[in-house]
Amino acid sequence: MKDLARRFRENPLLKPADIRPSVDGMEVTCLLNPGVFKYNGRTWLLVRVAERPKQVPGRTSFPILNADGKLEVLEFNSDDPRLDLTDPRVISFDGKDYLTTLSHLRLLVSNDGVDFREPEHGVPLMGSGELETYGIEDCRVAKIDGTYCLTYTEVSSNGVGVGLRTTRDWKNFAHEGMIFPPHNKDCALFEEKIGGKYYALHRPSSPELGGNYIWLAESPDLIHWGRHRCLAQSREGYWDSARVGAGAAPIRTAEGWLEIYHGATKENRYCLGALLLDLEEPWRVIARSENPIMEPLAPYEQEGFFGHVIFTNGHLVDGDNLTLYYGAADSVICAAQMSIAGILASLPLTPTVTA
Ligand code: MAN
Repeated sequence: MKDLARRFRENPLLKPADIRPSVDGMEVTCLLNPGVFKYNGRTWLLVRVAERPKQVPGRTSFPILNADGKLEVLEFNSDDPRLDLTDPRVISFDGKDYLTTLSHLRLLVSNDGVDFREPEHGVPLMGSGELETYGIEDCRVAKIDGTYCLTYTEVSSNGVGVGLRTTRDWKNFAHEGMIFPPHNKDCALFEEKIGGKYYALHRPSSPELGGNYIWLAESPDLIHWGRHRCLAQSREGYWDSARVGAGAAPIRTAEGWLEIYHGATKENRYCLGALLLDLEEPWRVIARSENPIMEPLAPYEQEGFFGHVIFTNGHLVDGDNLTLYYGAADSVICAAQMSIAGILASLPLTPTVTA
């Protein structure tokens, strides 16, 4: 076991108390899993802000949006036998699942990559329409030909899928709709075409037969996706035995596309590892981490809303230096640096278990 991360000594960089709620009466419960990008020379985070109404003893309440984007609060007696509160992230009532919090995306900006503030006149990105009534989450930002492409999780009673919005100026957004239908999430776009095609990593779930695996798809236009192939399954007995999912855009290196991904056990311990994919034929897995390259070791990664979680979907590359921004314990935003050469050197020379 070797954790390769140099954590920022300023961690956590952001916590719920640093962010004002989107509307009065709500409280920010957690900050999670930011997308990251450079724009006008500064570093920006697109943070997932999870909110719920202030909780009253004996009652359990949570927000949803209606299809017109209006906020509604559902409220129950906490001792109602039809209520299942065993997972802090999900509420089950009479067999129907909801989320305990409603997430939207908030822009934050920094001159030094450490001290992040909300920009003046910053407008939050909210869920909209009938596929986002339980919110939007975990946005990846890929810059393709000068356009920022936002791939994020859309959650509603229809299921969990991947949405795409695009922008060039962070003021005007085109809503391209759902590009991967339920159940799917963790979609990372490659930032350049390969052989004339766009490529995406994505994570469909097939729990009855199969599992939570990383897949690859190709597209002529970023909207229509096909030629799906399974790249990486979860591995029994490993740190990524229950689920795996892509992080941010794959990084081009001389040895192949380097993808930082998350893996979890069935106890929900989330670590990071790496996949190396062939540059020309990205469906060919060259190598995969045997052990995590980063695992929840710091106190702020072990304790929180949902402890023992490191989850990244945003990074910056500067030569050999990779700066990962990540959600820790589903509560706070942190950052760490790694050497790309160091990650590559940690990978086994021969391919390991792949699909
Ligand atoms: C899922 C997603 C993430 C979250 C992890 C850990 O993979 O909902 O947003 O961080 O679980 O709870």
